[in-house]
Amino acid sequence: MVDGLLKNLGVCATAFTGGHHPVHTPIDGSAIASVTLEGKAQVLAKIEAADKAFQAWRNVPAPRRGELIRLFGEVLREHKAQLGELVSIEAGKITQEGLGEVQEMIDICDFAVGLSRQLYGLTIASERPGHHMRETWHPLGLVGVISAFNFPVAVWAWNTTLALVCGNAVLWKPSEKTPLTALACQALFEKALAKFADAPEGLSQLIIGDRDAGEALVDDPRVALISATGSTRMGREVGPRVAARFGRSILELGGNNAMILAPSADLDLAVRGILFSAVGTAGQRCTTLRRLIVHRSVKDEVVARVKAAYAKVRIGDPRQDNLVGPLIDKQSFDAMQDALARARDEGGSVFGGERQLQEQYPNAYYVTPAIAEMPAQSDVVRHETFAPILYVLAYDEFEEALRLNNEVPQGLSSCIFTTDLREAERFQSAAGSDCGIANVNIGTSGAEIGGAFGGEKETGGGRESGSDSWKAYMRRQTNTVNYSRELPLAQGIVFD
Ligand code: UN1
Repeated sequence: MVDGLLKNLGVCATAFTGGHHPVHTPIDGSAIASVTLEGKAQVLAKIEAADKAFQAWRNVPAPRRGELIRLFGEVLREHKAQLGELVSIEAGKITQEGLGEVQEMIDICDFAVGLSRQLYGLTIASERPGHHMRETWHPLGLVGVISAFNFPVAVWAWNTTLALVCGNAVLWKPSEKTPLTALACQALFEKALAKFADAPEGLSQLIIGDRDAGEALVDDPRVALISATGSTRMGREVGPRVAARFGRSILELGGNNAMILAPSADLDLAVRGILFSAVGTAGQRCTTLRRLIVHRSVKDEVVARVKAAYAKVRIGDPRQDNLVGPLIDKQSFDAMQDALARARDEGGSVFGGERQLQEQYPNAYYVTPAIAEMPAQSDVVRHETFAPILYVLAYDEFEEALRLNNEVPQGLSSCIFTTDLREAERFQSAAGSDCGIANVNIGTSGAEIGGAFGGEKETGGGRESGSDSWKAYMRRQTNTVNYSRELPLAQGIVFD
């Protein structure tokens, strides 16, 4: 299924055949390739090579570093369709979303190229005569990227393009579920390197490995920054380990994203927003809409309309004309069924969630998206299940809706559908949504790369992608220069 595709993307056959770790496609559950997992010794060797690459790369002028990313963006444009198809095969995303993910890589390349001429620092007024102060941003060092199966290529690109224009070297450990898209990205990056001609060896390396490899990366003091995307459980392990060695981390962990649907909302827009955010990527985005907090006066109508929309959703092979592809694996299907059973136990009434196409694909896990009307924000609602389950809660007063939005452990994305300006502004105010993303009349998912992406509380606090997220990949230096013939001390101290 993937041999020709991988070859066209520039991946050498030995990288995906004859290994001991099988790679499955969620489309039909079959094994499509096998890779070799690397152990601690290989990781340490790669860290050493990355360290050497960093020593050289940090001295390359930033706009020249940007040129490498410009070339990479061109390579990605040429291979967008192929890489998008591979994302569909390996992660199970529908074609549109596979292509969208590659577009997100191209977008961040463009952003990073511009950024390479804008790594601006401040000049600061000194309190001392004949002095000036400034801030300089220097390359940080080695950046370790740990990514998840659901955005197997874009999240790496967010981190790597910024890290490289900032003058760092990168080591990437992708999910064990999606090594093929990672091999393809590495091969495409190498095409850009070949055009660039003089980048140091080992500037951006791939580590195909399991937990041991991840631990070696996380624990190594030479890796200045670990940027990890995945579950809160993973973040609870990675965060403290990196902190224990005073490393830096960017954590992008679980989300439990809500929409407040107010009585004044444009319901046509809201239903479309719900559909894309709750059902897109089969509910496997960290930004997926998981909770609908709807005003009691419109609840029945909205639920009926969402159910009608769900009934029309085409489920099946993501490469064909469908809207919902498979869940990543059986474990994910089981977790979804457990959550639905818990929702029933907690007094919910569940619609959908059944397995589909079982006869055609006995080893793949397709489901109808589920809606669970809940009497309260009970335990199961407060927990992130990485599957298409939309919990529905009714509210009477706006403040109650806001409280429900915030009363979960996670804090990634949120949105409100309203035409009431006061509600919209209150939602985005200091006392409004406590999430990293708070949208108005747009769903919770599908963010553009231009904004900083990430969230609060158990989401981990990290920010990636646009705005000034680049600062996390650099080391800030404060410089005070005395150009006078005196040595005045700060705070007016006299020391003689
Ligand atoms: C993720 O699921 O880890 O906002 C990232 C979105 C995408 C990125 C999701 N741009 O839904």
